[in-house]
Amino acid sequence: MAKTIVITGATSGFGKAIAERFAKEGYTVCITGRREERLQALKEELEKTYGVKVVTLKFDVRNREQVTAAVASLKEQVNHIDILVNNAGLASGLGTIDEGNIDDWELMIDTNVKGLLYMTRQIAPIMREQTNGHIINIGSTAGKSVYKNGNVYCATKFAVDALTQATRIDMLPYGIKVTAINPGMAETEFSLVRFKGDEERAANMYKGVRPLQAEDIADIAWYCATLPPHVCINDLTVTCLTQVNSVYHIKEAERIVKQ
Ligand code: NDP
Ligand code: 8X3
Repeated sequence: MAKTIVITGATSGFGKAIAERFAKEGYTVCITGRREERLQALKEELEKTYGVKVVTLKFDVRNREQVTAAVASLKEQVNHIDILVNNAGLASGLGTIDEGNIDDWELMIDTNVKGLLYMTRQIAPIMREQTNGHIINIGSTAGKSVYKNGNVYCATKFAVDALTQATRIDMLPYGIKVTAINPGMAETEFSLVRFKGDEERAANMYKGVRPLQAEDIADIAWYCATLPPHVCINDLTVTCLTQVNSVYHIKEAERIVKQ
């Protein structure tokens, strides 16, 4: 029987690439997000290309009732959940703590922290009952070291780091793997969302660098998910070649290359 993966935020970026990667390998894929048309388009594409079962669930991870109802509906459609990828998330704005936009702060905290908690709270008992499963949380280099004006976004990703460690401890007796994947700068819709649709500012973020691509993260998720049963990656940080962490990065042109 095909294994099942549930991915939050599969309408774009990492989530979409992870859905494609696991569908290609024959998984039943449950894709979630708020943009219905994108969910439907991806479902059609994956079913047609890979002949796998695709379940779509349209909900907002910030809404507790919607999360509960979505997972209840999923339980009717699949009889086992092998992997949950808590990926849905965003940065909204950049600003100092004394002048930051409080609506942005609430949006990031509600999505990145509370949304991840709501999903985990619904799926973890299912995995506990199964006595197997794998929870993969998408953190960030921003959850390892803070950067200027990143305050609240960084705090949400530090929270993801703490919650991943805590979930690993809580799920330890049940044979459930828990992994944090912490990417550095990656070219998705992330910056477009952070800068509220300002395409030029978003594109500027990646000028002169060769950032990670969504497919790189999908390959890493596949690697983490396919290790032998006794092996669990707890914490994995990945950046492009020219980035060390949230603070230290250079442009491609600054890289010393032997002529
Ligand atoms: P994208 O903007 O491309 O994708 C974000 C996804 O999250 C979308 O599918 C979006 O779906 C979903 N999402 C956002 N808010 C909600 C919500 N309230 N309810 C349900 N789904 C939601 O960005 P990325 O792929 O880059 O981001 C994915 C994750 O990776 C995030 O957690 C981000 O913080 C993290 N990350 C990104 C990095 C980067 O540089 N790109 C680096 C490190 C971590 P929809 O709008 O349809 O709801
Ligand atoms: C996304 C990477 O550096 O923009 O988490 O915060 S960064």
